[in-house]
Amino acid sequence: MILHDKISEQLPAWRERIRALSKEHGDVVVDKVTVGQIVGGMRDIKSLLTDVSFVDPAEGIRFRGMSIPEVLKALPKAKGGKMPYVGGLYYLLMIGEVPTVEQALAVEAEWEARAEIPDYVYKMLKDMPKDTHPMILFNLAVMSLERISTFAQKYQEGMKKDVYWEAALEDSLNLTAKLPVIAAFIYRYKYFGEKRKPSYNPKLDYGSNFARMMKVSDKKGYADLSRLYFLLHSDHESGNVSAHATHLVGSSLSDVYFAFSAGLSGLAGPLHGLANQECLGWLLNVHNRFNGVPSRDDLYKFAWETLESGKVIPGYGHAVLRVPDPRFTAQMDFAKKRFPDDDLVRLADMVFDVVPTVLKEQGKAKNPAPNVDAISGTLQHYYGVREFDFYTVLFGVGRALGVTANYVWARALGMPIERPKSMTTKMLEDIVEKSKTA
Ligand code: CMX
Repeated sequence: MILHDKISEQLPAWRERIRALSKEHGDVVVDKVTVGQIVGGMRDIKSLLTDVSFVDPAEGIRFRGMSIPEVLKALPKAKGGKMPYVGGLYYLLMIGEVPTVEQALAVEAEWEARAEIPDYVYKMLKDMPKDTHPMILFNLAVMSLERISTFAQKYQEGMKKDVYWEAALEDSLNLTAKLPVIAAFIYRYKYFGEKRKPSYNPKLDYGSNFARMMKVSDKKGYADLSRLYFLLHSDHESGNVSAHATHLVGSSLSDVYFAFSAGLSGLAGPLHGLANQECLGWLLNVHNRFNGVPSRDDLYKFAWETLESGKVIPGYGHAVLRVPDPRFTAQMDFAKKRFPDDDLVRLADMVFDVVPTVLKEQGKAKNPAPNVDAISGTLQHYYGVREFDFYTVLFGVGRALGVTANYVWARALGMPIERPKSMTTKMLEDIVEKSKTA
């Protein structure tokens, strides 16, 4: 299998690099930690290791060293579309090289062979109360698949540490293959009462299959939007909540189903994956209030009203980034090329013009620029996916690609269980006192 063979080839050199860092240079100091960082959510402490992606505050995400425009240009494009095969992205995240069309299609073929969902999963989802949140349904489906984990089974049988990654890869391929099918089923079942299982068409790629199973739109382009959406949401280095939660749980040698389930639980929070629906809600509020796209002046006043009522303007600001998020730019380009006259796209563009000024005038946000969520809901809305609470599930399908690539490499490189040290408030106060007399 293509990913297995490529990782096998690369593994000895990577293991040697990690061994040298740990055994020969383990005492080299990388960062200092301040009291503010300990009280403030460990912000910016350099303490995680990943080669899958890196967020440069002045530039945005790089997947395996490549910026989003570079990735979009370099990866092989899906048949009949303008966006890359999701299988090609997964290859890039896992292997660190741009795949050929054949290599991208080999990953797509792996997914096609693994997309079947056992009947009991559908039954369980249908048995849940009707008002269950789609993220709970999604997460339950992931957990319920744990019984097919190769890692869990082989671990019980005494699997050796140096082949953990093989079982992790097997699980990761099975999981990522099934997620779009589960997501589409939840969408059709929850909002349209459809009980039929979605079927994965072997002639189509991951993105087209998802669009077909979702049955959302007769407008052209939802398959391409899905490919782009999954690509942009796949990874954002390792410190964000969903990536870190997956990594942390995986470090205890929980299999990928348990680990990703933890990541999904984190993604469900309003400061993380839920922000995209809040952002679209804010845009729709503006649209309703002014019966369409307002004037710049009206928008300016509305933005100030939001701030003065003590709320944040969703879709703006970022913990790490200090420039407009290139994930925002890529989606805005997509919308402007395909449906520039859509009211919400015009509005989102005007917000991009006005809100950074307002945030700068307010002077609080360290980054007044848009993040990924400022536009992603608008694109889904255009294609008819208007059930806001489903948006985080879409994010989850994409995020699985990045976090499972990290999970496989963490097992391959023998990453140990995570165990940072905690302190008491008194201890911190004592350190502060001591620093005054030093
Ligand atoms: N609107 C109003 N105020 C904002 C703001 C915004 N969009 N962004 C930041 N601020 C405020 C913060 O609330 C904070 O105020 P207080 O000092 O009163 O607490 C101050 O500016 C400083 O915050 P910061 O250091 O610039 O930002 P943080 O790292 O603390 O928070 C984030 C980052 C994303 C949570 C914040 O910018 C925010 O709440 N944005 C709106 C929600 C949003 O778009 N979330 C999606 C994040 C996308 C992602 O995770 O990828």
